[in-house]
Amino acid sequence: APTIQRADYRPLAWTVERIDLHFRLDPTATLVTNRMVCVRNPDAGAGPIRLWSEALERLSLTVDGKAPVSLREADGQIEIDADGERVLVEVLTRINPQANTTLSGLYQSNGGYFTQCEAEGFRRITCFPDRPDVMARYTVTLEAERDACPVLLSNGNLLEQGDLPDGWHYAKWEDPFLKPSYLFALVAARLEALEREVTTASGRKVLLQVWVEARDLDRCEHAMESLIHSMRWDEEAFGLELDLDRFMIVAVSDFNMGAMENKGLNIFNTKFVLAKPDTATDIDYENVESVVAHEYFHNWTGNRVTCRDWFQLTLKEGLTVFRDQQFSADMLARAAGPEGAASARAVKRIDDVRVLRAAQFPEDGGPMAHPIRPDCYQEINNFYTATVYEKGAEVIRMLHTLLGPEGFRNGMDLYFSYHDGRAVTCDDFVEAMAEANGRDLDQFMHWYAQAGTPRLSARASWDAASASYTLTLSQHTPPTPGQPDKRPLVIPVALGLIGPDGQDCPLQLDGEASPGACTRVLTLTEAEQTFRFVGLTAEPVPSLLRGFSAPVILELEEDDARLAFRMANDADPFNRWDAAQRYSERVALALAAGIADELPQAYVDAFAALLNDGRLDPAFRAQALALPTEGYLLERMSPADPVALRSAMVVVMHGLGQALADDWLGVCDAMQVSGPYRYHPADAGRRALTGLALRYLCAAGDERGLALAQARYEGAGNMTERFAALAALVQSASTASVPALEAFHQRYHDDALVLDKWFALQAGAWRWNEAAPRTVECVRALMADPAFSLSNPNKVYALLGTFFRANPGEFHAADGSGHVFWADQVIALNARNPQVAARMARALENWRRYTPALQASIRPQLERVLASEDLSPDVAEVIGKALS
Ligand code: B3K
Ligand code: ZN
Repeated sequence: APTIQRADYRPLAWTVERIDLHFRLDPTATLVTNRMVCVRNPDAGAGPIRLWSEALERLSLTVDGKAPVSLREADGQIEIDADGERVLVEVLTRINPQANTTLSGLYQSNGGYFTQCEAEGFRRITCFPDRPDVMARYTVTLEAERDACPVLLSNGNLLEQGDLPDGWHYAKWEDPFLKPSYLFALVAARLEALEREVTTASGRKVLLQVWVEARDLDRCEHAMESLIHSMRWDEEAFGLELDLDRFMIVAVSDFNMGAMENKGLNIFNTKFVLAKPDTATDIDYENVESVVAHEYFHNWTGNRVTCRDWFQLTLKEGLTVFRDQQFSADMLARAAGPEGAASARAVKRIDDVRVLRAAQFPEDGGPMAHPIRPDCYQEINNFYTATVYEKGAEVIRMLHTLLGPEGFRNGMDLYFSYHDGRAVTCDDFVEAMAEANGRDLDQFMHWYAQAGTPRLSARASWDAASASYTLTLSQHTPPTPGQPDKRPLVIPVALGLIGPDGQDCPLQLDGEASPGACTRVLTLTEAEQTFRFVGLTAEPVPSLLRGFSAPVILELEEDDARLAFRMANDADPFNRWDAAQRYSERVALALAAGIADELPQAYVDAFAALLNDGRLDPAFRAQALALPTEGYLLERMSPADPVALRSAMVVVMHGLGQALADDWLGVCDAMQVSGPYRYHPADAGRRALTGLALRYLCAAGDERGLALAQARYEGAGNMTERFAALAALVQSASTASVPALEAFHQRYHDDALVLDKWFALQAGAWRWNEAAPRTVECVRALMADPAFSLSNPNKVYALLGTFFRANPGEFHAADGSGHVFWADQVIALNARNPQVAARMARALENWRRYTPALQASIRPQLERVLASEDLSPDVAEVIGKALS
């Protein structure tokens, strides 16, 4: 596939002012009539009308009612020469929603019709200048059989609806706002809605709806509450109000990703809408809240102001992830009350950083590494990445840190005042931030241009005579594909200095009149800079990058004693957690390398101290006592050896479980939650800590722990407790997991979302028992389960995705069986759904980091996929880059 370059962006000669769409919905032969008013673009030179078209059967195309004088067509693009300033282009296409297994464009799910147009799905519905810089007014008429599809929805406001002959009916919708084609949506299905009327800050009444299948109506309350909380938060935090009279969320079970922010008609994967205590865990509740918020926040950051071209994707995604992170942190802090707010925020920050380290750091160190604003791509769908989203959010967070909350808000206000209703670039965003704050952010823009995770290192020296502490910070970003040399970045480094008594020291830089706060942000702009602190009484221990103030890897020499000291004393809860992570990393990697064969006592003691510190919030303890992910640890291991790492992780889990068994049992007792289930962070924290305790106990094979897990499984009153107990049993050598898994399947055999958990649990299971079959065999067997389907993305992600991505110890089994299986599945998926296939394909992109034996096993499989027939551009790009 050709490579698209950011530098090649040119405005189109013709854009669209208005479009009137008419759908006659039929499973195999849907007719789409598109009447659009095309106008010359005053910002562009002369040229033809350009339309994109993919998988369309075009029945007719006219310009002002006549056949076009000159029409050229190649590679999915149509060029039409036209005279004058404005013409009416009319296109009639026929499409087959039932045969559309890509889930991009118009497709069917459970007898209903749904669309997904971002990034380039609209061209699979009709011929159109399918680029985000073409913003038009839409009216949409839907016609369908009333029995099959009683509900007909599209963007904006309902203008009229009524009956048609032969049992058909219609609805006509109008979106009053300009929008790019990727935000178009329609839904025609048998659904019911939970409704709520609310009043916006300015006093307008708006109708909120959550549309689901009738049997799921009892699982919508939480999504609705989350939507209302999101609306309130955006009003309060950013002065941004809902701009439509109605806002709809629709749940669909076949969906490629989490959800989609179509104007006024958000379409969601059921996974991020449906929740009730018996089927959803605390984490599911949390995810529903944050995805509902994310899509809602897009209404301003993405829809009202959108992206000029797809290279600017982080403009809307990085910013919207940052906004949803802040929202969730505020919600948690509010629930925790003033005493617990700081810890609650830290727990959220830890979650976010865990994702960044496990998913984005490996991406940034591999063949797909790209800046948050990429320079080129072959297939844009491959660039909805952890880099664009999560690192993008970190870049916005750094702006927030550097400018302060008020400065950031002023920048947002200015951004909207300049760009509302327009399609703009990341430069436009940062320029608004700079102008609102009178700051020069030119150097900051390197964050948008450079790939790779920067390394931050620190050297320190203590001068007892002058009681001064000198800290030298330096930065370095390793080369990435196509970017051999990197320039220094602007890195905000939040730091504290901890005295020998464990208390933070007030900070005073040389030359300052008096000591100030205990945490401050130093801004590193050079390759190396030195900071001298005075007025100290003894040599301090530095606590760097508090709250993870920049998305970098901190390279700091710290011995075990210092890590234990910071685990016990660091006043910054994030860094306290991070010290525990670093200590675990060191211990696990030493075990994996064969340098050690048991846990150091000091490590166990440091964990015990955290575990038994009753002053610490249970949610925080659950974070601090959870081990780093294998994905992150493999990134820190060279060469990466997943099987050796897995053995090490077993030793750590087993060791901590056994050595602290009484403490873990005590936790299970003390953390019991009484009363009916409610989704509340205080209860969730207690459940999380209990779940972790059961996992350690079961991993250690502790008889009391296994019995307790079984009892808790049987007696559980909600999914969080039931699933945690089941997971603990599965992560053990005990045979009790077999009947428990069966009972679980029995109970939920017709609940698709719960079965996803059941599949994922087995795909992610470690092999605790040498006699047990390899996980690849279990996964193969589970594919034959009637509930499994390669056509449903949730099933693929649950079973295959979990095995490929979250179970490296089994996936990379030395016999290579996992790799052969991987290639088989990628090839099978490629034929159905290229986006899903490409996601699975990415599981092996970092193969060159593995041991020579594993590389030898993986390479032929990569080559087999590359050589397979009809390879989609999506998969071809991933494999091509992996092999290059
Ligand atoms: N904007 C969508 C993602 C679309 C992905 C297309 N391959 C969801 C979101 O980020 O909110
Ligand atoms: Zn988004």
